[in-house]
Order: sequence, then structure tokens, then C-alpha cells
Amino acid sequence: MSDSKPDLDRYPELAKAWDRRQFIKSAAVGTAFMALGGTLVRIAADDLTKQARAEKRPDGRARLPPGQRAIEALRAMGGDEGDGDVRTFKLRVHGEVKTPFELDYMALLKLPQVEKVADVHCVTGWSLIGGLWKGVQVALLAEKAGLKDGVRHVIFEAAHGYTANVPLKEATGDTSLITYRLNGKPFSLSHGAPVRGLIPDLYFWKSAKWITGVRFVKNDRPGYWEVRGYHNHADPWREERYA
Ligand SMILES: Nc1nc2c(c(=O)[nH]1)N[C@H]1C(S)=C(S)[C@@H](COP(=O)(O)O)O[C@H]1N2
Ligand SMILES: [Mo]
Repeated sequence: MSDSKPDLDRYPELAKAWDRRQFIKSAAVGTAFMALGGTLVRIAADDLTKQARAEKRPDGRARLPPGQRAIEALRAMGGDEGDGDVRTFKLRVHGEVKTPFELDYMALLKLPQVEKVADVHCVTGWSLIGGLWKGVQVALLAEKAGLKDGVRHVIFEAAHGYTANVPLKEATGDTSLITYRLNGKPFSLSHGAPVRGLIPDLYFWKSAKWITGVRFVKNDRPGYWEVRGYHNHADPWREERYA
């Protein structure tokens, strides 16, 4: 590891990360270290992969799913971008619900907020370990809307017709969020600005960037990638990559 200590006055969020035992638990480590120099980042990524392979999640599963490698920061994976503007942002919460509603950005911020440490796993083989994601739980939206009997799936809708289908149970899990901050920073346009979905325990294509809607449905509807050969469920620990 590089011995050039980061300026902890300027980057106080790195103080914990500098303690190597805290490395993997620190949300700020990946992107922040990247800003401090290339060498440290490369070593850190190998380190993160080793450590994540050795760790267990609270649910007993390995922290790093099979066939995955930890990287130091989210990689932009493309997609048909929305306008990225908080002023035009609208989230429709609809479908088989008693009280459909729409949130603009301010209304989203007025709901109870959570911050969750969560790992994400891209089907192409990279994982971002220990990100700190801020936003609103999908479960809270479900509760506010009031689900009708028989709702079993959630369709995350995004700009230009992108969709991702997720079983209700996983969509309303503790770390399933409508999120607008990673490690304290807003998303760039390529990562889904201003707001994206986050379903960390399924492959990352289930986390819709440029999100526009959350639709609760009774019957499953395979989404954008699911109709293009990717697995309908997408559990990284079962390597549900392709159909
Ligand atoms: N709206 C939308 N969301 C999307 C996608 C997309 O093409 N459009 N791609 C998915 C895929 S395949 C991945 S791996 C992640 C990538 O997110 P990132 O670019 O922030 O890493 O976003 C997912 N969300
Ligand atoms: Mo992807």
C-alpha cells in the first residue's frame, strides 16, 4: 500500500479507511482514494477483493459472490440517459395500489431518509463493496401507496422505457432504495442522475438509473435485460446471469 497518507483534514471521511482493518467497511474508500492517486487505487482493489472473499455477510453468505472481483469505484455501464435534472424529476408510485402518488425531488427528500452500506454486483464481473447509499426505502413507498391484495412484483421504470422487474420481497428489502447519493455524492448523469433504484442483492442491472416510476403488479413482467437473455431473477450468489 502507498505510504503517502491522505490529507485527513481535507478528506475526514478517509480517517477510518486509513485503518486497514476498517478498509472494507468504509463507504468512502473507493472513490475518495481514487482522487488521491492511481497507485493506491490499484493496490486497494486487489486488497478489497481478497478481503471481501474472506468476509461473510450477516446472512451467512460470502461477501463477494462467485465469479466477482471488487473494484474501487462504480464503472459507468451505459444506457439511454434521462435528463439528469432535479427540477424535472418525477417519480410515479403506481400500479396495483390503493393510493397512487407522484413525488418530485423535494417531496422525495421530505420522506424519511435512510443511509445503508450495500455492495453491488455487476453481471460483467465487478462488485463495488461497502458503498454508502442514501435515499428512501422502496418499502416505505409501498406502505404509503397501500398495496392491493395479490401484489407480488415490482417494476422499476426509467427514462426511455427501461424497466427492471424484481420480486416484491426483494424490492421491499432493507437495502432496496430509491437513491440519490453514493458516498455522500450525487450521481453523475452516466450513473443515473438525479435518482436511481438500488436493489443491491440482485445483479446491478436490476438497479434502474434515471428512474421515473415504481409500479407494483400482481403478474411478473420481464424487463429490458430480462427479455434480452438475462436471468429473470438475477441472484449473484446463484450466478443467475443468463436465462
Ligand atoms: N435506465 C437504465 N438503468 C440501468 C441500465 C440501463 O441501461 N438503463 N443498465 C443497468 C446495468 S446493465 C448496470 S450494470 C447498471 C450500471 O450502473 P452504473 O453505470 O452506474 O455502473 O445500471 C443498470 N441500470
Ligand atoms: Mo450490466
